[in-house]
Amino acid sequence: MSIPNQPADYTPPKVWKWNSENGGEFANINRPVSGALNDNQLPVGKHSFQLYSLATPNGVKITTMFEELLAAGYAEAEYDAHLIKILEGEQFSQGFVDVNPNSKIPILVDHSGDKPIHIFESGSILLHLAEKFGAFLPKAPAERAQTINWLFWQMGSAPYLGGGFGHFYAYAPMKIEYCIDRFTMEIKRQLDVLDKQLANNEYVAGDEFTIADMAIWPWYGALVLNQVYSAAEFLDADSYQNLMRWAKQIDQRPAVQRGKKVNKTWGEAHEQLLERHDASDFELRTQDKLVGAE
Ligand SMILES: N[C@@H](CCC(=O)N[C@@H](CS)C(=O)NCC(=O)O)C(=O)O
Repeated sequence: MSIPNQPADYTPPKVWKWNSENGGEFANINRPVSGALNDNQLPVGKHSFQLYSLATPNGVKITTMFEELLAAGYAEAEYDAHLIKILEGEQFSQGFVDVNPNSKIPILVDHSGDKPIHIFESGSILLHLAEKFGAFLPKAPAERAQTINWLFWQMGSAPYLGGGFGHFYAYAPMKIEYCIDRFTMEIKRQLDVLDKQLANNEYVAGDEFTIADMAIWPWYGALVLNQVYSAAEFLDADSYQNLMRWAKQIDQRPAVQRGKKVNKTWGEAHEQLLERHDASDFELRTQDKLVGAE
């Protein structure tokens, strides 16, 4: 069977060249090279933990962790969450690149010790905070290993969801059946993996709510609850009953509800807390309170 290329006259050249006008969503921030584009430095607030982020699923993992730590009584987990507008290229400032040469949110600077600690990659940030506070990471070796297994499972699996399925189903400038089929197959396999794991476990890594749940929920929980990509019906999300039970359970946690609002620049005004510098900001500084008051 011969199927035309897309576009039909396309064959890959001998050496690939950057076409910055490929028309896809995010084409304006994607580049084939790394590094800073300007000398801007990062702002620093008053707390020990300085987070630079946006409320994408990778960002929500960390704001959820901070809000869960605070809810659990770890008062030293107070944090400043600065907004990084990735569509405007703010991840390419010198200050950002000094912390994360990979120029992706979220990044954290921990000022609680003698010298600042730079942390990037959401899994690394979750582990750093879990170890620092001795929370949301079981101490018993078998349970700890399970938690870290599922944390790393998320880090390896979610790019197929975001960069693969989500990109071709929701963002690509045209619908390409081959790409959508390929990534839908893989995502449904991943949903089945989670569904089977959650058939016998209340939380992903066992009986305890851990950083594995915090990492997996913003992608896979939000997906089946139709909060990302509007793909729940397409993926027949209701058929993953155990996953759906867990997704709803996590979504109801007050700390998760707060975490989802931080550094959010879209959706309902009362769900958008552009920057979080104090616990009272959830009451006083969401966009519904600020717009009109100024
Ligand atoms: N594996 C990374 C992925 C981070 C990531 O992909 N961040 C995206 C937003 S969700 C980003 O900053 N994109 C900006 C860009 O690609 O320039 C993590 O988990 O921290």
